[in-house]
Amino acid sequence: MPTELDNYLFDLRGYLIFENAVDAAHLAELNAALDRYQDLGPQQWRNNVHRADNFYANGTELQNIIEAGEPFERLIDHPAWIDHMREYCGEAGTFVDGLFIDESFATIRATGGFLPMHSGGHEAIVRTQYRHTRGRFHCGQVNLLVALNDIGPGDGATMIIPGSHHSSLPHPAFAHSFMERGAMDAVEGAVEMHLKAGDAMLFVDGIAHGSALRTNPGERRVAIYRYGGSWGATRRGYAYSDALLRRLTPERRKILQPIVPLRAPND
Ligand SMILES: O=C(O)CCC(=O)C(=O)O
Repeated sequence: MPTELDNYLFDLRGYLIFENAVDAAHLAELNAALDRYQDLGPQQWRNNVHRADNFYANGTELQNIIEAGEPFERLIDHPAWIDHMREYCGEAGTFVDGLFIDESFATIRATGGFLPMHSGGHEAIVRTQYRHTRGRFHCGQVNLLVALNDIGPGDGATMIIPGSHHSSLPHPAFAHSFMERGAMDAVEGAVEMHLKAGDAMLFVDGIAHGSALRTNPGERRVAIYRYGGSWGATRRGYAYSDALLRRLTPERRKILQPIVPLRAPND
């Protein structure tokens, strides 16, 4: 369960870091599973995993990575963060109690790669909002990023403006369009999130975030799962395959399909 300090720091900063959340054996399995998809070309599919690069400089993006094998399924309700997710965005204790993963993807970022700053409290978007009211968290979307290799200076780390989920004003850097904004390195107030392989970072999507420019050789590998309330819909329209839903434990299935479609008999 989240501690009082976790809750305080999540409220204050908008993110938490869990060190050594994923053990070395699991990490090796995740990387091996990812290796099997690295040859996918743009817009190609395999086993319901889709290579769909989202922004020209971001890197290779493998959408619906949850379908890339059992090691990725184990992340759905990982004990290092699942109770935090239930409390922060699972509407725990209400009639819509429950989680839903609306997007899962892996990003492989090579030299020259980056993601411009986006989001922030000033947008006031309900889907990604930070909200704590009457003793409970009711965030719209909380992300979980697992570092699949070490992420340090020059590696194209995620950058965040701590506390910006509370901000009513846009950072002046938002005056430039997303495509013109460049990497986040020069954004005043933004900090790089350096992680060791196996560390996990939880952050509310309504915080201003993006990434630094990768200047080092090699690649940065992360998996990102976005959690929200049980009533959500997948962000980009990916449908979880019947094979995946069938083989999951009931607890995991409920997070990918909290509301089972109800059809008239013989339909
Ligand atoms: O790739 C990154 O480091 C940032 C990811 C991100 O911006 C997001 O999950 O919305």
